[in-house]
Amino acid sequence: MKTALITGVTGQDGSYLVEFLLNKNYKVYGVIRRASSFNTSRIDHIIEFHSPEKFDWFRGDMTDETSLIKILEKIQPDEIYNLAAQSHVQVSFEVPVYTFDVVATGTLRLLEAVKNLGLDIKIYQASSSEMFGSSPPPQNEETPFNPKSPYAIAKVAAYHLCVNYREAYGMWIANGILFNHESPRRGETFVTRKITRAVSRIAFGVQDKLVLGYLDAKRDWGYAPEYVKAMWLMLQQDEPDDYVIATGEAHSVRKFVEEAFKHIGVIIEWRGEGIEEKGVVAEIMDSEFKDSMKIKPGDIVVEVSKRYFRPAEAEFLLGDSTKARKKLGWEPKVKFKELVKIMVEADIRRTRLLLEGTKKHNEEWREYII
Ligand code: NDP
Ligand code: GDR
Repeated sequence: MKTALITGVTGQDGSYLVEFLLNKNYKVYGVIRRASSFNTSRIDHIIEFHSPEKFDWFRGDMTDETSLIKILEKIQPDEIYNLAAQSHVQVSFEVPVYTFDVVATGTLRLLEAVKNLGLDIKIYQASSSEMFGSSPPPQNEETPFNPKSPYAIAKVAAYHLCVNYREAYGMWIANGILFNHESPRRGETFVTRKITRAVSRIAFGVQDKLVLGYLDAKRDWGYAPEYVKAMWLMLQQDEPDDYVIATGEAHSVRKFVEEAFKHIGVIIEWRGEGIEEKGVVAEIMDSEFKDSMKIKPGDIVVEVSKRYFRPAEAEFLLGDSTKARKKLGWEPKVKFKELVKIMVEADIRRTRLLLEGTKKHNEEWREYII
């Protein structure tokens, strides 16, 4: 039985990767950092339904090398998937030093620990399409990096550290340069999930508008469960290498908004320019949500605010994953429209359950609620 260690196990990708590796009969360990509230909601079902012989976890932090050394000494895994990161690009402008410490120096701490302990481990490094920044699309493994944020610069540093440790010390390290990948488990502050969550709440009349930043950024959005398979495939190769993982299709944030709202029968007409831009409801089609929605034709459902603009932006990211398709046999199946559908439908289910649960809770606990 192979053993894998996942840093960032409580994140979107970490949770799908645990499921994937358990299905491949791995013994999986995760690193969970301390937070002031519960941060395991994405893996609670795994902890509940698998014994510690299949899935277990340790408290640790990428900013604390002693925790990483202790974990590695104890479990000596066959594979490490380094997914831990302060992964929000806009937040990286607000907390740049912390972002750099976790993403770049954190990766260095991990590499040093593996090297100094003399462990023979295959390492996956979560590199990012953000590293390409302003390089014109399509981007592949040969495209120069032109990072546009502290996050992206930290990922470039981590990438180069991995290549350097591979060349200098012969360590087995693969960089997966993954383009944006999304799912119903995506964090609520990333744009896709922010949109699909808002659409579901507007459908049930508990939110009346969505406030966004730059609408013309283009991204190559794929489906996260398919991307964790690519991570695993990279580590099953004889030689370590770097691979771009993407769908090869890019759309603007504006297009994502339009596509998502269509699912609840709302057609948006854009008015205004840039920061003044407003999305006006031009038409409400017949849909099961027609009566629950509080919005009506002419209402502004999307507003653009300076608050969500970044000091610098990666305008157009579109991946060319020919190498991964040829060498790994990896192929994405879920494309843009299906991805939007999966995410909107999941958020509608979740919002419906939450509302029903809140109603029931309030009925049952009426006398205790103040
Ligand atoms: P998430 O933000 O969902 O998850 C990040 C994970 O890192 C969480 O488990 C988080 O813990 C953990 N983490 C944050 N800070 C620390 C720390 N100091 N020490 C230990 N753990 C920490 O990211 P994704 O799952 O979306 O992405 C996984 C990786 O892939 C990240 O490195 C990201 O930068 C990279 N990536 C993601 C892409 C995407 O489109 N999703 C594309 C390309 C690269 P907690 O739950 O407590 O916050
Ligand atoms: P990104 O994802 O920065 O590509 O990084 P995000 O979803 O945050 O932004 C995508 C694009 O949408 C624009 N945008 C907004 N973004 C957010 N979050 N909120 C808004 O209100 C909003 N309005 C417009 C952004 O400006 C941007 O152009 C993600 C992360 O998962 C990284 O960790 C990962 O490395 C890259 O994808 C690949």
